[in-house]
Amino acid sequence: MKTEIILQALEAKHPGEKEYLQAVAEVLHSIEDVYNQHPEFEKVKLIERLVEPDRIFTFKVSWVDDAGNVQVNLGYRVQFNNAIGPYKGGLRFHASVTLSTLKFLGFEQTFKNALTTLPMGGGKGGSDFSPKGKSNAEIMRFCQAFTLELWKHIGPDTDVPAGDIGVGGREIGYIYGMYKKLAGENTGTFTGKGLDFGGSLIRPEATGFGGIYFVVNMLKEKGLDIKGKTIAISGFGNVAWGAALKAGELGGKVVTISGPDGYVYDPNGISGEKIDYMLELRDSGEDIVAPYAKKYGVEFFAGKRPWQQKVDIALPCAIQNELNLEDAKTLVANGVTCVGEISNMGCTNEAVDFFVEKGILFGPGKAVNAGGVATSGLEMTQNAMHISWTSEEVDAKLHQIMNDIHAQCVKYGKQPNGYVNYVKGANIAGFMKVARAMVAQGIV
Ligand code: 2IT
Repeated sequence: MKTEIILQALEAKHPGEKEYLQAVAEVLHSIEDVYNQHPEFEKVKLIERLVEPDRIFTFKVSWVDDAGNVQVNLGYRVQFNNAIGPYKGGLRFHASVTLSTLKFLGFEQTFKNALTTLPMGGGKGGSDFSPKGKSNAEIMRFCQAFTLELWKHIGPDTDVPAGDIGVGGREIGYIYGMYKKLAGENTGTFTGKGLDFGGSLIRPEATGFGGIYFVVNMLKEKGLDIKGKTIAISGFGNVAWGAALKAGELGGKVVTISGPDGYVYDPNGISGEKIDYMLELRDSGEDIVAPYAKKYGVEFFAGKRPWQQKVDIALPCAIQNELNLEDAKTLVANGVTCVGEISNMGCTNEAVDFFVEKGILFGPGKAVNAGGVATSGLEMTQNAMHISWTSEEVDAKLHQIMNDIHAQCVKYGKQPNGYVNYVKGANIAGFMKVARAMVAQGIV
């Protein structure tokens, strides 16, 4: 594969799409060797076809705020790749959302979904709408206006959106309500729905729970246990909440959470009612974590990231590129054992390379956080069968899927010296499945 030539051509075609180019570069570099062993891939220009989304919808979202002012946002749905199943992936509502963000997320999602063992292709969507400080009525009107455009492009067997940053159960409820009115069908085109109307138990917890199941597997590879380990978590939303809950249940001690305003360090551990309080923080819509420090009398580090603390395990759970090379050096100097990206592309490529070079157990997002979308896949199955599984049933399936993803990473990522390069493992395992499916289906 002429990796650098392909990357340069892509950059010329999509200048300035930083996150998208970053995600593509990471994958291409790690699959290069394997790709070169498969001339049948090169013959059908597989990489050139794989790096471009199948199609992108962009639309204007006009809505009226509580003061009666007209607001205009941009909406998107990127249908990246459906070689192995319907497009599947979340919607992100955040001021930072650009087409580059959603293309990177859709690209990652394609491989992540392949890893889940379930038949789902990759997609992503969202808007630059910021839910921060918006009233409930404004959120509802925005979701309805957004759906007015989105609904035309999706369906239970074509494209199944879900939540991501800024889109949780409340938003999916409003979006789904409007979707049903427009589409006139009720087969579960979205996942992350409320339990009363087709949602799955454990879906809210799934990304965090799955992340911890994966981390436990990584530690086991080295004969280690999560029990008694100190853990730095970033973020305080749905993903951070699930991870904190499961880490605590298994005997780990979570000492940090963070927001855009800074991070809190709680040496006694974030457990019990403190974890429930994370949900309150989130529901406040303020997008800050400082009130935690005040409520529990612990230290707040304004404008700082939690990676400066000495911990055994670091789990980015917030947003892309939230841990850079400098942070990675600090963590390693402080003796970190394991880093698991529960956010999508939480670490910069330089940080990832550093962890791998230092032989740290490093789990990439597309493997570590795949439990969320995997449980969305289980929600789709329950909807299609018109049944609902118990928490225990869903959790057991999620756990099994995370174990399987870990095994795939080990299979493709174990180096001759015994070190498991999970980045390579996840990228190669995901790529091979998508590539085989594309080759089998011809040039389309
Ligand atoms: O990044 C992700 O995997 C998600 N936001 C969840 C996607 C989904 O379809 O459940």
